[in-house]
Amino acid sequence: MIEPLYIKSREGLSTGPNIGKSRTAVEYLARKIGLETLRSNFPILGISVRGKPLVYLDNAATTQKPQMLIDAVNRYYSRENANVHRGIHYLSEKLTDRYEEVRTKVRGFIGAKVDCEIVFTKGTTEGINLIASSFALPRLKQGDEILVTYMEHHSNLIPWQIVAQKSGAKLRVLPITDDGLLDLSYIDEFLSDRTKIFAFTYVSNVLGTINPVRDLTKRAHEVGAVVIIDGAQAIAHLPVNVQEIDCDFFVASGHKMYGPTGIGILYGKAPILSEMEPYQTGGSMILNVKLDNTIYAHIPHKFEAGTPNIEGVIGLGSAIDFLNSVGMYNISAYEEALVSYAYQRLLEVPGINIVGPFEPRTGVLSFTMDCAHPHDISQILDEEGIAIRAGHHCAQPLMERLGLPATARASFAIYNSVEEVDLLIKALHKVRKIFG
Ligand code: C6P
Repeated sequence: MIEPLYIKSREGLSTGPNIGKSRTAVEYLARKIGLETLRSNFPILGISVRGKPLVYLDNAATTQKPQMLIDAVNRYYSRENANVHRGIHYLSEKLTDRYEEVRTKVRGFIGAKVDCEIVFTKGTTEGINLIASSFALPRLKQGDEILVTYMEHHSNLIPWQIVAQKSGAKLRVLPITDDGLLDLSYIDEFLSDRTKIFAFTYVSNVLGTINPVRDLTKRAHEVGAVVIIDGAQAIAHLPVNVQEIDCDFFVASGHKMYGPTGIGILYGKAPILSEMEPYQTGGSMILNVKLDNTIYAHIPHKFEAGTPNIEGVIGLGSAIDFLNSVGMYNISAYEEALVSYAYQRLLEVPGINIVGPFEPRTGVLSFTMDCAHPHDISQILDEEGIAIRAGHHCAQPLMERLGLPATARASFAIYNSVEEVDLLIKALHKVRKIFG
């Protein structure tokens, strides 16, 4: 049993004796997950940037890729390449089996009931657009309401603005508290029998806030709303079980879970997916085509028109193997300890303001400094080989709500170490020296 790492209040977070304890705990968990070996599986972590060893803290934008994925994609192009769901030759049949095996792997990984509930997309953005076009648009009408929250990424806002404009439905936005939590005191006001869709993020890409997805889903279902969860920032950091959450849709991106870019996951409950119109049409999504009529394929293939991103699917399979080899509970425990250490160490830097709650949170740590613009912070850190993101993080309405033009954001993944947090803090002191 690991001792509690920190005092659970903002006031209690000081640079007191807890720091030492929490560092020891991170180091203990690092040994448990075999951090050194794990890091050696990511070749890019061994490179130097501007003459300094790379410290990659931009994992919310995209994660780095393990060697097993690079090898699998290499092998696919070297020895296995064909098209899927088309040929009746050896390569095509073998590859089709592998492609479908990855679907099964994804189903297991997110706890879906059946494989046909998993649709491969380009990523989170495409997943939400698919749901907006094929599910929401044909069903919504004037008088209906779509509910999103103030902490949504543009990907989970703009598609709903368009659905609202085209259907006459009203788009409503659930407020957040000053601490960066959803303000649930408004939930009864915003969720009603007019609410047809409640689309919200599992984890905020700016605040790091983990939303109470199960409770929100339950509340939404009580008024008959369909629940769409943006899982982009959760999928690689928390164990996800869509059946336990009971959401109707769940979307995520491969590249944020150690997988390739251009591949994503859309989960939808089978009866709902079956009733939906296709998103795109063409090859592969049909059972029978006549000149004047087409019978569509069953789910999930109805939603996978054209030659898919086979390389992406193969890589995604390896990424899930990697995540399973570490274990999602180990990942969330390690990252929780690491981010709590990072949070406390950040508070040591004079003039720093951390945006978002102390808990419940993941390893997305946004902050501002009174002496420097986030872009300047990012630039000084870059000179030290430290990659973070600075800007509005594709969440402009949230930034407006926070009264900030931008934040600096360090975001953590399973391969980050306590030493990298220390380097971040050292570099922030340098920012202070230059601009302070
Ligand atoms: N956020 C970030 O740096 P795509 O681009 O489709 O893979 O993911 C879009 C997306 C949707 N929802 C959330 C919560 C996200 O964080 C993102 C991507 C990146 O924060 C790039 S803007």
